[in-house]
Amino acid sequence: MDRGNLRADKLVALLFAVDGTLADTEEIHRQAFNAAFRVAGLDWLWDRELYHKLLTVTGGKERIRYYLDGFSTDASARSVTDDFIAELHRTKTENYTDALARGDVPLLPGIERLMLEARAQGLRLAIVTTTTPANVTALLDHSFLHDTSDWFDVIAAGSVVPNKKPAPDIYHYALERLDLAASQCLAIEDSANGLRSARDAGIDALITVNRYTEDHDFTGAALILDHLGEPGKPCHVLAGELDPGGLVDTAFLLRLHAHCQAQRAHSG
Ligand code: XBP
Repeated sequence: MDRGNLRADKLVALLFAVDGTLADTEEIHRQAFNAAFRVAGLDWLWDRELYHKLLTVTGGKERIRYYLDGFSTDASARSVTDDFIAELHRTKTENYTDALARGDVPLLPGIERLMLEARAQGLRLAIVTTTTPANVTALLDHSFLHDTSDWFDVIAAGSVVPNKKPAPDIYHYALERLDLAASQCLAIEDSANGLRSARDAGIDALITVNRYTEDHDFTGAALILDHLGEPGKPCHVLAGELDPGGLVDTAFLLRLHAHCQAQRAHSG
């Protein structure tokens, strides 16, 4: 359904990215990659500095290829096949989901509180991520305190679309599945790639940063915060006109969304 020209100003759904947005998982990803390389007998080692650069590319298999093409000193790197990368990535996913199953990856401040409240207020929720579906399941099963099995109308993850973030495909896919217009949604993202993906699908985005993304260019973001805030742990505005006063709640998101809609209407 083409809803591109529909003016629908009411906020209906919140669309959450995963890695670095729901939980600080990029370190777990990095360690899972390195463990997969070790098991395969490779001497590749991704330290934090290198991983920061590799995060330019979303998707684990794509990230390994990006490393081989631009960063590896291994002479045979170019001849590595897609099948070999896929096998390495399978091991990486096992390592990652095993780490989450150990249960020591907490959600970031405000995530579960906001989701609970938003659902109680009648907002719909979706997950929109480039990560592998099994990784999302592991996070939902092991890091949330509540049973989330009926929380998300859509879980859009991984390779269900041809082009991962920063392409808008995964957001287009989620909108189609939700049967909503972009103007009825707000994205919660943590990276420049995620922001571009959401914005190019016509969806405004609130950004929460982390150690891997705090230096990103977030031009066009609705608001940039350090996190969503919890009682006793207020969030701080890093850039933007509206201030949630220490805690992002549904009432604030309705206000932020209306503000973004008004700005879009103003700029034509
Ligand atoms: C997702 C990511 C992913 C993972 C890798 O971010 O950063 O690329 O690092 O996942 P977001 P796979 O949730 O913001 O879209 O290894 O499973 O591909």
